Amino acid sequence: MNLDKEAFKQAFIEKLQTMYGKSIEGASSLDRYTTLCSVVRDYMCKKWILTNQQYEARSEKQIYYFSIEFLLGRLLSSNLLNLNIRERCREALGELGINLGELENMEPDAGLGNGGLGRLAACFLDSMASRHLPGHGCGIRYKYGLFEQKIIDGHQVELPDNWLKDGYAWEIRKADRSVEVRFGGQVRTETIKGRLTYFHENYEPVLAVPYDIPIAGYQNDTVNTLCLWSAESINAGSDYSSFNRGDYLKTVEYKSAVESISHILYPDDRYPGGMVLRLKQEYFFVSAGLQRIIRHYKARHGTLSDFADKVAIHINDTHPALAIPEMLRILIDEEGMDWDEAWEITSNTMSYTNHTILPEALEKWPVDMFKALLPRIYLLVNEINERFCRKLWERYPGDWSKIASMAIISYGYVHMAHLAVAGSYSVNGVAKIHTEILKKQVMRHFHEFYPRKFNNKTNGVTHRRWLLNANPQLAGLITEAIGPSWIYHPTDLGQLQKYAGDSLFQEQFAGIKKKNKEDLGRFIREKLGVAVDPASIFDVQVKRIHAYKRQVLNVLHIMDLYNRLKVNPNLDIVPRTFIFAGKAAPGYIYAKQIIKLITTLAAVVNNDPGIGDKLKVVFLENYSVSLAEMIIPAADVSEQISAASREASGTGNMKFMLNGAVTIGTLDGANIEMRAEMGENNIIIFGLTADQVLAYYQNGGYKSQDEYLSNPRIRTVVDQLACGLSAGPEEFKDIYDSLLYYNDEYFVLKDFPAYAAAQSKVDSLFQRRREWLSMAISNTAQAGRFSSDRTISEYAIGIWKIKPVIIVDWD
Ligand code: DL6
Repeated sequence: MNLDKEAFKQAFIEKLQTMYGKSIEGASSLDRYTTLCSVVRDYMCKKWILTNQQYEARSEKQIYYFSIEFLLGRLLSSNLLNLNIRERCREALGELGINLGELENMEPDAGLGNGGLGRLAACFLDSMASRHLPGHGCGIRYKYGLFEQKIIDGHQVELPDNWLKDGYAWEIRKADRSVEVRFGGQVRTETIKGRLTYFHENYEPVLAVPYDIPIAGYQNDTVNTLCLWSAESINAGSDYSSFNRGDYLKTVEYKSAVESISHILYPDDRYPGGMVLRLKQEYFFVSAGLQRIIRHYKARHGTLSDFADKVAIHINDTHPALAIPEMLRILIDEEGMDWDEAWEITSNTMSYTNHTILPEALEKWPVDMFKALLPRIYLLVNEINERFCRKLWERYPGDWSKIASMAIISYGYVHMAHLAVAGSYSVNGVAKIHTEILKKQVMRHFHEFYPRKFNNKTNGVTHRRWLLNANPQLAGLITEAIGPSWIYHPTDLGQLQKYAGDSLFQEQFAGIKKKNKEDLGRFIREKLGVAVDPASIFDVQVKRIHAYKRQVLNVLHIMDLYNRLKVNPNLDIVPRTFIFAGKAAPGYIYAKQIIKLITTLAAVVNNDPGIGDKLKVVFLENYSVSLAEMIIPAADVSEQISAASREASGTGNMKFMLNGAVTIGTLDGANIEMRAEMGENNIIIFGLTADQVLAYYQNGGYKSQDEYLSNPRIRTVVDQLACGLSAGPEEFKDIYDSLLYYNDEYFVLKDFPAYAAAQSKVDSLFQRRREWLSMAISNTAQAGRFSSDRTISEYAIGIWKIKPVIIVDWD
């Protein structure tokens, strides 16, 4: 389809007429937005069909990335960019009297994720398509995304995120590809022709309906697929007998119980093990996804014997780990394979990424619950476990405690990480240090048993969304300086290094940062009524609110700065604007107290006339992908201050680096590799190392009260916390207790002096303007390695063994 400006205008006008029966003048903004998406989707569809046809024709191996979260954000602008029709669209709409930017801002964020894990999955989709890789996503079409956060009276209040209320322009419902997923019931066995055969009976059937979303690669004609599954009751209310009996309420109850499977995204990694709905979600989408893939494969190839050579399935954290027993079920129960063949195919198809070492986030399910919900899957997991334990016994005869610590089923629980490791051919961590901690500590027995399975794949972010799209002026300046090759080969950003000390380039770079800061400043003023000075340092910590991420360390330092300014109003500091954003899980009281602490401190500081413009503190509500796209390009300083060893990788750190913010951070996650790329003079590192933290966890020896007693600055801020600032004495009790009575699990007080010193260093470096700009430019220049294009190529070559397929569009 040729989409030049005139053709676009024509298509837009016709679509508006056929979809809404309206003219441009009579159409609402929503009508116009939906019409635009629909025109763009039509344009993608031809390439989408072509891509699928060419994948089939060439019979190359394909990868399916199974993830319970895909944090997509908005798609309109990135689709326009990737399809290379943005300028044409802008001009055409302009001639019709419509502003493209306004329509782009109407798109709701698809917030189908909590944070890092889901956003990584979205970056991977973009990179797979942009690298010509035949790679697709499989997940859940949650009716409600992550809750909408409102700040009321300084507290977080959660509202449902009804992101589908006006429909979703990018999806296509494929009802004819629906499959049935079965829960509950019993398993009956019978020996048929000498073979033990399993029959799952009296189960509750649920219809899984796929909604496909096209994922366009960057200007390359590839359009891959993200398939999100929605739960529906079978036969529009299924239990027709109750309906016929006039039991209308029962029918409605049944229908809504079934549909609840895909209603909500759990807003936390740390849900209690008894959440049966979560387990249902996990099985629901892996069963549906696998049935679709296997059914399609069999229809094309007639046999499944080469399946693992043609299909790779990736398990993004343990949530999709039931793909392992589900695939065995399909191969054994439906395809009649014996165990050995089914196991061979399954374990050569599955690969697994671990994203966290926090013990509370390692999934386990009570056996009784698991068995009742998934009786046949339980039998299969049991069999996997018995065979696995037998192998362990051969290797470690008599070592019961080791075997129990590695078993898939033990102490009344099914351990999902153990299942994922045993059933996959590859296990990877997401940054070098994280993989080392997995190998040496958290999964050391598994690493000893399967040394060759373990490998590292350091995370990355798509530089197209996070620089080209989010910071178009900086992208333009870079292209002017070094040409456009960096868009395809992000390590070419390294050519910018020679401009780091160039005063003309520095001023252009600084001018763009200033403009981005002014834009963000206007937004802050509109949202919060707080005037911030774009000449101040924009110091940003935006991410989920969590104890290990240590927003509290940042806050205590601001309190200390404020105290010092009160004592000495002439203290020589560069004015600072501290910007926070992030959601706390609704049940995570401690994290919610942190939000209240930030907003309380903001009220005190921002309204103190003695402080004036020297300090400002803001908390922007409802952090999302699109808000991040506005904040990150405006940041001078990026706060990456987790307790070392706790942040598996981080990806926000990479987005800030790409946009020329200087990191103040600990030697944790990918910060370590960022430092190696940019050199230690371009990042400000402080605090305990991971080895020191892990040694304290193992051997003890840390007493937070000693830090409190020996350091008057710490004592003052902790005492102020106890008084609750202006919010009342009990308000921050959990935070206070965590620091002093529960011995400060994340070493906030221990790291405080080093952090305060590092912050002073930020201050003096910022005043040495040319040095600072050189650091900032070096950050951008060395960020290429952290593109998800690099990460995804490493997965493709090192794990999935898939090759690029160049899509040819002859038109
Ligand atoms: O790998 C993506 C992302 C990492 O960058 C973060 O460091 C890590 O905290 C995050 N993990 C999760 C928790 N997942 N679970 N379970 O989001 O993954």
